[in-house]
Amino acid sequence: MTYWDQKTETIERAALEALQLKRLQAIVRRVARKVPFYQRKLADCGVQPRDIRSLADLRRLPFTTNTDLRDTYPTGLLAIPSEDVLRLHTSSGTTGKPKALFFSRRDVDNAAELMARCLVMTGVTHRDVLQNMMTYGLFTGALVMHYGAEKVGCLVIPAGPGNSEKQLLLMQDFRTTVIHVTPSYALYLADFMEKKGVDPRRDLALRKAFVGAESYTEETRRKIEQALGIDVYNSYGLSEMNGPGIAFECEHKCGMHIWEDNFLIEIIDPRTGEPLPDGQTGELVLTALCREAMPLLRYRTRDITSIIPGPCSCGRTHRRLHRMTGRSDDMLIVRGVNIYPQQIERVLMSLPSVGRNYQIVLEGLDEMTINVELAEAGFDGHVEHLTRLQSEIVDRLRAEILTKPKVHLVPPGTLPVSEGKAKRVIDNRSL
Ligand code: DLL
Repeated sequence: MTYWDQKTETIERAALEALQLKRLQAIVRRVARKVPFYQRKLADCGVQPRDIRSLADLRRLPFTTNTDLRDTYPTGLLAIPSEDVLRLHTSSGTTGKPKALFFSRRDVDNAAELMARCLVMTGVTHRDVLQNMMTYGLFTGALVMHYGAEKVGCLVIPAGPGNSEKQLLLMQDFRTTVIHVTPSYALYLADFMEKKGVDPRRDLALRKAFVGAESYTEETRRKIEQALGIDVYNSYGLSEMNGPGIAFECEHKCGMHIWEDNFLIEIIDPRTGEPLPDGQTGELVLTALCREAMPLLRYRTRDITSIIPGPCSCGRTHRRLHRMTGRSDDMLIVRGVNIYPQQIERVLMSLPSVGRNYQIVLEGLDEMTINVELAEAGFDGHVEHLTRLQSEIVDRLRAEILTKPKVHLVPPGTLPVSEGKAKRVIDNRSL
């Protein structure tokens, strides 16, 4: 087993908790001095920095929300002088003002350091060639991975997303061993290779993919692994907390270790805000213990997950997060039924005749149509022959989501592909 930072990654829980408390106290003192927004919030809760005497006192602190970030845009949460800011990223979300995320020099270095831990945890070494297919720019996805992989000493190819012809050429010419990619683009790339007659096992040197930035199911992981003949590791992160590299799977691929020396984790009931014990599913709340430019207290990620109880056989003592089952705000209510898009994905991706892309369209009063791309293999050019498959999909979906959707089968490669995060749900309802 190799580690990037063995001492920190395998730290005893008691020592870890002592370190967390020290860092929590320091961060609360700092925001109370430097950030008027937190001065007000702490005063509203009647909490002073000296009241934080144990980790349990975390719960006395106020939550920070998405709306707080937008309301204080652009610099209202900055905790260092603006001349000490080294980098700006933004996260656009779907509506309204963007969120501005600032990094100091220490934040940039630290994000790369955590990323390096993640890479080495999956067996990456300086001999690997990493083709980074995330979007370079205001999005954190590409740059944070880029600096982390350089720290490990990999050859990093800053390919960015899209232009699959070029991606393939780069993979062939430079013997790429690892790709960093969104699940939707990984599926698209697998299709593209199939069409081009490229067999990744025979023609490429690919071994691993780091897949994240959007939610996906175990079925999708398996589909990517089988199509490309590689290991897929789940990677979770959010721009408010560095970007990628905060929670990542180890070689055992059974949950994502989250770096608890840097982040305090809580799982709460999203409706009441009450904490839930390990093993129970709820909303992930994160407190950044080391972020300098813009530390956030108890940030409500809206991501739904649970903490996997028990130790991991890799020897790391940092707890693991279960694969995200969606976001509290991407739950759809269709004819009164609560549906997560992941439930639909799970059904579709488990069927071999279904291809790698789908789209959920909501229209009219409350009509749900699911456009499903067919797999290339076995498709004879006629969707109208496939009524049996169509009813099978409808039946399986009805059993999973408890409402009957319309299913529309479409030929392989005909649904739109996005270069960044996939847009799976189109909600045109008039309600
Ligand atoms: O997506 C950071 C990132 C880049 C993570 C590359 C992993 C790889 P944001 O654009 O701020 O940052 O979006 C963060 O994306 O709150 C989740 O809802 C979702 N998300 C990210 N990774 C995963 C994942 C980046 N592995 C938001 N599984 C988060 C499920 C994910 N959802």
